[in-house]
Amino acid sequence: MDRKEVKTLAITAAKARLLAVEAVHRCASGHPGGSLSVLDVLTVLYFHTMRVDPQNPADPDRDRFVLSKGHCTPALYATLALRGYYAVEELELFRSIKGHMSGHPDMVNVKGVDMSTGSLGQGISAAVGMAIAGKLDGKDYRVYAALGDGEIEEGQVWEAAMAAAKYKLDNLCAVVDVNGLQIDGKTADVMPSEPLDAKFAAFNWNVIHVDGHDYEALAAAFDVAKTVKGKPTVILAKTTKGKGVSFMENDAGWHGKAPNDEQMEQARAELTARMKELEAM
Ligand SMILES: Cc1ncc(C[n+]2csc(CCOP(=O)(O)OP(=O)(O)O)c2C)c(N)n1
Ligand SMILES: [Mg+2]
Repeated sequence: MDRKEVKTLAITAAKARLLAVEAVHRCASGHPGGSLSVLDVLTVLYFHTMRVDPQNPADPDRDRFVLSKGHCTPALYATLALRGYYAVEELELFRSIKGHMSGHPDMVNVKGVDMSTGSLGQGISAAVGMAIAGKLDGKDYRVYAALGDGEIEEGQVWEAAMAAAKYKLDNLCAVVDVNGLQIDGKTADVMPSEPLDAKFAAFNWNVIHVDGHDYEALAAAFDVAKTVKGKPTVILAKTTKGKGVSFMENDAGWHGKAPNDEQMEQARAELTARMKELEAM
């Protein structure tokens, strides 16, 4: 990846962050913290790594993405809009009774969404099923799934992890958004899950550690995962919850809360300044 592409990805992610926070502010509900932490992962997947065509969202040969941490629709819907699946204006219907942009991913009504999720732990199981289907159908598509570090406290995640290893799903790549926080505090306090690398390795997964805000490192990790044969890969992406909006960073209070008008102005000012700074580089 050259410097120009890194810059383009960074600008795209900053735009998506602003759209995501604006969507939550507009309807006064939703999940900004985990949306901001996973946004660089989504940007690299949709703008660099994944084989997708917004003009043909149901292409049977496309790569699939499952947002297993389904509460982070602001990030997914903003990314899909910027990628061209639908107009950015559709985000105005986020969590509105008047529209189809539901608070959790809806594969029936929102273009580009590959799996409806929201009940934590279930998305990764669906991703395992999609990866098995790909093998059975002789397809070469890859399946990506993003999980939260609180989500992996769900037992179902580890049943899915066992099945993925049993079926040698080297076409499956999971990313854990390791932001250290879940709904009301530190994951280490709510339910300690570390060491995650040793746990996934014990479940016979290939494990990669990465800075979840480093575009080049993320792209390289996804590339390495493609070369691993006979087992699934998990990318443990170290991130900052609330990334990009100073007062939201590392604060579990911003897990599922909307900014007020004044806070929205500050968030807009910070993200706009970041975009201008990047454009000037
Ligand atoms: C089965 C289930 N239990 C509880 C919830 C409520 N819930 C929504 S988000 C969340 C915390 C998730 O934390 P994490 O996975 O770390 O998300 P992130 O930090 O990335 O936002 C909880 C408990 C849910 N959606 N599904
Ligand atoms: Mg978390």
